[in-house]
Parts: sequence; C-alpha cells; structure tokens
Amino acid sequence: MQAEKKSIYSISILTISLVSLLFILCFSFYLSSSSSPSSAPRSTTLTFLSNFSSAPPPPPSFAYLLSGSDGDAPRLLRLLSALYHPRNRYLLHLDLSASHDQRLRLASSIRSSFPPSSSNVAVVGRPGHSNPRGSSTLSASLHGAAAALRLWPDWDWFVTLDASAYPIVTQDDLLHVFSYLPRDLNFVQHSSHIGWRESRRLKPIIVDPGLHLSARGAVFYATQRRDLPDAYKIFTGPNSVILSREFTEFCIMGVDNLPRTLLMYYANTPAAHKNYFQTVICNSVQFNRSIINHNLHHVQWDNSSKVDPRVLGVDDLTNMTLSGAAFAMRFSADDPVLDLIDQVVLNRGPGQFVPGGWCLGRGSGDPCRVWGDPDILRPGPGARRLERAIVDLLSNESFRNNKCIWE
Ligand SMILES: *[C@@H]1O[C@H](CO)[C@@H](O)[C@H](O)[C@H]1NC(C)=O
Ligand SMILES: *[C@@H]1O[C@H](CO)[C@@H](O)[C@H](O)[C@H]1NC(C)=O
Ligand SMILES: *[C@@H]1O[C@H](CO)[C@@H](O)[C@H](O)[C@H]1NC(C)=O
Ligand SMILES: *[C@@H]1O[C@H](CO)[C@@H](O)[C@H](O)[C@H]1NC(C)=O
Ligand SMILES: CC(=O)N[C@H]1CO[C@H](CO)[C@@H](O)[C@@H]1O
Repeated sequence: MQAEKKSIYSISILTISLVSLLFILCFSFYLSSSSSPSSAPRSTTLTFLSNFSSAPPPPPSFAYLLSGSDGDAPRLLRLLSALYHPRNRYLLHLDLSASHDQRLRLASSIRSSFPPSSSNVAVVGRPGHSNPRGSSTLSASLHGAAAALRLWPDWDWFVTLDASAYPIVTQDDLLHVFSYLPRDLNFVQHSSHIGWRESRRLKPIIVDPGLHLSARGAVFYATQRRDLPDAYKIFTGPNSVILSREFTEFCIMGVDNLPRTLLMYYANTPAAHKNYFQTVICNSVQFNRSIINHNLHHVQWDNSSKVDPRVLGVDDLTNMTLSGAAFAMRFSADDPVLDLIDQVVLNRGPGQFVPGGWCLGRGSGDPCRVWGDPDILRPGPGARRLERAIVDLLSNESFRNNKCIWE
C-alpha cells in the first residue's frame, strides 16, 4: 500500500517535471520566435542554429508563379507535380504566344489530376505577351504577383520559376527549413557591377510592342541612348526571386512611389525583369536590410554564353545536390536528368505528386491519393543540405555589411 502510494507519487512528480519541461521549451520557443522578425539577422542565425531540433514552428506557405510560353504546358504540369504541397499556392502563366486552347487544356488537366478541393492552383486566363528581350516579361511577373495577392490572403513568400527550372529538394524539406526563418527575408541575387554588357542593356531606349500591340512583335531600339540614372543606383541579377509577402505588397500596392518610378524607367529598358526587383529592394531603406544575395537556384555557367546558364544534364546531378540549392535550372523538356531527380532526390513516381507528410496512401500507387494533415512535414536529406546552405548564407561575415553595396 505504502509502496504503491510512493510509486504513484513519483509518477506524478515525473509527469509534472515533464509538463514543466514542455512548458519551458514552448515558452523559450515563443520568446525566440516572437523576437526574431524584428531582431537583426545576425541573432536570427543563432536562433536558427540553436533551435533547429526543438519543437517545430508552424510551417509557412509559398505562392509560386510558374511561367512558360508556347508549348510549355506539359512542362508546367510536371513542374507543378514536383512542387505540389497543399499548403502552397500555384499560379500558372502561359504567355500570349501560347494559344488560348493550350491554356484551356492546361486548366482541364489540372482539374482532372488535382482533387476538386484544391483551390490552390490557378491558371492566368488572360495573360499578355512576355518578351524576355523587352519589358513585357516584367509586366507578366507583376501581374502574377498581383493575382497571387488578390486570390490568396495567406502565403508568406512569392517564388517566381521558369518552365526550365526544377526543384532539387522536396516541398517538405523547403517548408521545414523556411519555417525557422523570419518571414521578412527576401532572396534576391543582385550585383551593382555594371559591366559593358549591362551598360549595353541599360543605355538603349527600347519599345516592347508586347505592351501595346496584340500581335507578337520584335523589340525595337530608338536611335538615341540615355545616361545611366543617378537618382537611384541600378542593380541587376537573375530574374528568379523569392520575395517576402510584405515586399511583394510594397511593389504591387505602390503606396511608396519608388516601385512605380522604377517601373516607368524600366518600361523602355531591355530585359527589365533582370533588374527591377533588385533595384527596388536595394534602393528602399525599408527593405534593403532584409535581402539575402542568393536566389537558392543552382545554375552552371560556361564561357560560351554570358546571357543564359548552361543546360544541365545527368552529369550535373552530383554538383546540383552538393550545392544545397532548392531549385536548379536550365533543363530541357523531359530530359533524363529530370527522371533521375524524381527518382533519387524527390522520390516521386512518374505522374505522381512529390510525396510528403500529407500523403497517407499505403501500398502501390501514388501515396498522395490519400490526403492527410498538410501541417505534418517529413523533411529528408534535402532539408539538411538546404539548411547548411542557408546557415552559410546567414552566417557569412559579410551578410550584414555587404548587402546592396555599391561596388
Ligand atoms: C539602405 O539604403 C540606404 C539609403 O539608400 C543606405 O543609406 C543604406 O546604406 C542601405 N543599407 C544597406 C544595408 O544597403
Ligand atoms: C572556356 O574557355 C577556355 C579558354 O578560353 C576553354 O579552354 C574552355 O574549353 C572553355 N570552356 C567551355 C565550357 O566552353
Ligand atoms: C562539379 O564541381 C566541381 C567543383 O566545382 C567542378 O570541378 C566540376 O567540373 C563540376 N562538374 C560538372 C559536371 O560540372
Ligand atoms: C561570403 O560573402 C563573400 C562576399 O559576398 C563571398 O565572396 C564569400 O564566398 C561568401 N562566403 C560564403 C561561405 O558563402
Ligand atoms: C529549446 C531551445 O534550444 N531553446 C533556445 C532557443 O533559442 C533561444 C535564443 O537563441 C534560447 O534562449 C533557447 O534556450
């Protein structure tokens, strides 16, 4: 009797101490998460490193803009399946060079292969032209950002991807790692180094007929050239970016005049989509501290072309995964390396969704036939690689000081 009482007593002590341990863990986590958005990224790094194995914070949500042109519908569908997660939002944009029929067929394949409850995928119904040599591609990205803001009130980051890109981590990996990051970080690769190529891109005055004619036409150049601006500093970089919701709103709402002024300047500039977000964010006092000089893409340059990165193949898989990036580009449509990525990295069967903690199906077939709780993440080795890469980016000595430096 006495012994029994004693053991009950010790069990309850144990329970109480477990409960208080849990409470302390939750409380310390609450403290660190509530202070992280306003604290400097330096301390973010520490929180990020030290709290990685404690109770996971709530996962974020991404709004993807997947853009393609004529004939890209099958690639966009494949990209969508490789990126799909019920927490995320997806906007598919087939520019005006693709027939309306292609857009309708894309929408109907989404309706048939995605569950009817998935209101998180949309196809842009009335797109404009998108000419990467002019400024209409930028117009298409801004259209996508505006639509994502209007359609879905609940995402944290806006991610632009080209049809030639592909993920090299699962969405569970990405959501898991990003759940530890302050929601105000922007991943925008940029440089203020304006070499002769960039100056050749910035001094000409162009007209992009994609902005005012319904038929597709080539960009034409005015005979006069203009000086480089001195009212603001120009920054350039790749057009794939990961923008915080707050910065996306800043660009789209235009309450501050900077995004609008730069938009009007870039309207007559070649390849405006490679400069716009970089220039807005680096010239804005409000946002120039929230930038990370990397877009989490793995690309490989060769010296034959300085305009586009090289097309990746099966031999590049090792370097791709070693890079710790979340996405890679450029790929040819249905290249064997994509099948290899599906098999080795994403664990995705042909025509299936990329599996995650929300997929409950057992046995053969697509495990994502049976939907579970989208908040349950099962990060794999990709999360470790991405985590290491982001910790490197955040802990770099120059992270705070070298941002948007005018070289
Ligand atoms: C942010 O912009 C302001 C004003 O242009 C500039 O003084 C400051 O150095 C910038 N900060 C960073 C980190 O680039
Ligand atoms: C790059 O240039 C070097 C020297 O000009 C040349 O030897 C090499 O083969 C080139 N590499 C590629 C991938 O074109
Ligand atoms: C992989 O990266 C290493 C080191 O940067 C480089 O030497 C090698 O050429 C790369 N492999 C391929 C296939 O590009
Ligand atoms: C840190 O940043 C500097 C300058 O941007 C760069 O040269 C260096 O490679 C970076 N180091 C790491 C570990 O990323
Ligand atoms: C559980 C745990 O490791 N919590 C830590 C999270 O980070 C903060 C600040 O960096 C620490 O004070 C907590 O102890």
